[in-house]
Amino acid sequence: MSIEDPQYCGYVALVGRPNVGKSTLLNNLLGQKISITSRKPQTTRHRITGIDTRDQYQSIFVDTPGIHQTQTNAMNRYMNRAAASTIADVDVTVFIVDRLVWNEEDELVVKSLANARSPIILAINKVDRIVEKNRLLPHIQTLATKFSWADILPISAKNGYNVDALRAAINKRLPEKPHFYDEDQITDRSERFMAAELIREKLMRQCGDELPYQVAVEIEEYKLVNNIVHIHALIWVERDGQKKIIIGKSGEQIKSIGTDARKDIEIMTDQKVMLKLWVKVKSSWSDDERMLKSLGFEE
Ligand SMILES: Nc1nc2c(ncn2[C@@H]2O[C@H](COP(=O)(O)OP(=O)(O)OP(=O)(O)O)[C@@H](O)[C@H]2O)c(=O)[nH]1
Ligand SMILES: [Mg+2]
Repeated sequence: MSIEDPQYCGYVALVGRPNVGKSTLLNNLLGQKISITSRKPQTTRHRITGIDTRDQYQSIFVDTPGIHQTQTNAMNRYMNRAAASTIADVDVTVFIVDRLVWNEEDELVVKSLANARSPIILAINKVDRIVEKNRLLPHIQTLATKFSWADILPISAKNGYNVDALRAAINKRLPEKPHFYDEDQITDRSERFMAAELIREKLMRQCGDELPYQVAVEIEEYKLVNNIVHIHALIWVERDGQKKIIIGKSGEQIKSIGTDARKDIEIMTDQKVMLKLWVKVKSSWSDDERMLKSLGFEE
């Protein structure tokens, strides 16, 4: 690349209802795990930035919490706001849907796109799991009538199918601007934040459907001593029963969560990690504005 080559740079929102594969797509676009994923809806709670710089192009991707209908507590309302305010600010939006499904929650997202000033690309995700492939084309034709999409692309965020085509469709629409971040920067989130997220991912994945969404992770201590990262983390739940599930029979469950999280944090930091976890109960923390603030739920 020579100094005279123009540079293109912009913000790209990844939006959609819960569980359609937004975070999986972010990780695939970056070739690195930045955002946590799980089988359960409402895994992502905060805006997560992932920066992808290739030659002249820099996309600043913003993964968002899934937009959902039920806003039962302050945390849910925060999540919807985080997604909606992102849509208003970006240069390109990728709206993600799941295979051949189109439901009320997808409609809700489309409504929130109405005020967007950016072009909107529709990505039909998880096509690797569509059994009746011949239904895809008519489905695309139906979706084409729902909005004036800039592009429609069937993709698989999991196996990478058409992800490069999506990247090309995005690059084409980035404004001509100097790059905002250094080319080796991949996120604007701290290691401390990412460590808390990785612990929460293991909780979401391992505790299956028994564990409700009212679980949060707070890092109490994060320090490097003699080339070892020492982390103390608190796991907040709302009821004693939830604490029991996380700890498991003779502490086996929490041990396994800790082991899995430690391995991922070691990969992320490229350091040896000592991780200590505690579970604490505080009723209705997810509806407590003060508590949410201290856990980083702030705009
Ligand atoms: N088969 C298949 N599964 C996928 C694909 N993309 C995502 N998934 C799976 O779908 C589930 C949800 O993925 P996430 O990336 O966490 O979805 P999300 O949209 O970020 O969800 P929220 O953060 O909860 O809104 C996970 O189990 C993923 O492995 C895909 O292209 N194919
Ligand atoms: Mg997500």
